Parts: sequence; structure tokens; C-alpha cells
Amino acid sequence: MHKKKLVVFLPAHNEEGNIAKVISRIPREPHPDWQVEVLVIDDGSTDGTVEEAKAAGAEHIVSFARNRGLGAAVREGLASCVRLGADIGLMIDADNEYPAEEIPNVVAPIWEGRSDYTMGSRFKGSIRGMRLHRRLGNYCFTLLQALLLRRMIWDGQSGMRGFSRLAMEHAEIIHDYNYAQVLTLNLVRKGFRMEEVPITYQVRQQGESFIKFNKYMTNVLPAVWKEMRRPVSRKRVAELKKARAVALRKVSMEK
Ligand SMILES: Nc1nc2c(ncn2[C@@H]2O[C@H](COP(=O)(O)OP(=O)(O)O)[C@@H](O)[C@H]2O)c(=O)[nH]1
Ligand SMILES: [Mg+2]
Repeated sequence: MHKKKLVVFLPAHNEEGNIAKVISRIPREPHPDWQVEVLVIDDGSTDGTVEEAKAAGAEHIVSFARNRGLGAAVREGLASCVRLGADIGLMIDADNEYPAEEIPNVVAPIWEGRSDYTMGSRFKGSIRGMRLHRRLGNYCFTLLQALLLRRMIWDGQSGMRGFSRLAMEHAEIIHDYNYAQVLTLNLVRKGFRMEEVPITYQVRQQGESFIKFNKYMTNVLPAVWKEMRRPVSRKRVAELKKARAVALRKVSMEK
């Protein structure tokens, strides 16, 4: 039987000391019908990130010559998954904060055809070690997205997300600095179905967060504004939905 391919990708910038741990936690045979491959998008790391990732068993490495930003890295991750023939893509941060063991739970709604886009939700699950100001920042940015999309969202900044093939093909990330909010706005407004899956989260033990308040605000807020101003044609959404229904029928016939 033709196996379905799940590509797990990790955007990484100088994550030596963390990335091998994440890769070793990825379940390689979560289901007899799945084939799992690991892809690292190395965003111009200057430490041992790439060597460690290879030694830990990553099959594919895409390296940027210089640092371009997390938004650019995730954009490349999605495009590479499509190139590698992935049926499902799963991104996870390379800093060992997110539970790679829980990947099967996060992709299950996509695998079962209920959803196109899943987010591992820390606030629906459990969080250890997140500082108060980060928690408040997360609430504010999540609330902003919930208001713009007029739907409940628990955790809009998750670093663990699953994608159907169609979602990967149509996702657009409009800035290089980050992807977290604009990607959700883009996919949900296009009519893709999103679901949040509770996960357990543990703040990083090594290295430090790249997020700086001013830089985050001055990059993310204008990008959210710009994304919301882009027209989404209803016709286009309907076409995508139809294509998705055809893709799903194909999946169930192959099963
Ligand atoms: N592509 C790319 N990834 C980065 C950069 N800085 C951090 N990352 C990665 O993005 C992920 C999340 O970064 P992190 O600093 O932990 O952000 P936080 O979890 O929101 O505090 C990790 O996998 C990092 O390796 C960057 O400049 N470019
Ligand atoms: Mg992190």
C-alpha cells in the first residue's frame, strides 16, 4: 500500500544544544500507514545546528546563506514539504519547548479529514515556565486574531502546527520576520478549517528567545494590518473548497 508522507519541519536559527533533542523526540512510526521524514530549515545558523540535526537523523536540510527571519523560514518549510511530496506537514520549533511526542495528536484532525490546519494549543493544554509578560502578550495577540476572524482562538502564537497538502500549497506568509498571526489570518480567511489541539509546553531550557518587544510590535502589527487589507475573493475560496473536497475523496478512496 502507498504510505502517506508526513514531513516534520523545524525552522532553526542557532539551536545547537536543542535541535537534536527535538528530533530524537519525533515519533518515526506513529502509524503503519505513515512515513515520517524530518526537514530542517536552517536560517543562516553560525553554530553546530546543522551538524547536530544531521547526526540526530534529519533527512533534509535547507540552509539559507544568511539569516532571513522566521517568516521566511516557515514559508520555505511549507514550499519544501510540497516539493518533497508531503501529504501532511507539521512544523515544530527547534528549541525543545514543544512536545514532539504529541505530533500524532496534532495531525490527527487533518489525517482524519476534519481539518486543514491545526495548532498545538498551549493555553488549551498545559504551560510550564511562561513568564507573565509573555503570557499577556500571547493573550493580546490571540484576542486580536479572534476579533479579526470573529471566532474563538486559544493560542494564536503556537510554534507547533499541522497543515494539509492543500493548505501548504495555498498558504502565504507576507513578511519575513514572523508567520504566527498572518498565516492563520491568511488560511482561515481563505476558508481552510482550523482546529486547536491541546499540547503540553515547557519553556526553553537553553538559549534565548529571539523576540524583542519593540521589534515584534513594529513588524507584526503592520503585517497583520496589511494581511487583513488583502482581498479574499469568495469565488477563490469556493474553488479551494471544491479542490479540497476532491483531494479528500481521493484520500478516502486510496485508504
Ligand atoms: N528562521 C528563523 N528562525 C528563528 C530565528 N530566531 C529564532 N528562530 C527559531 O524560531 C523558533 C522560535 O524562536 P524562539 O526564539 O524560541 O521564539 P519564542 O518561542 O516565541 O520565544 C525556534 O525554533 C528558533 O530556532 C530567526 O532569525 N530565523
Ligand atoms: Mg521558543
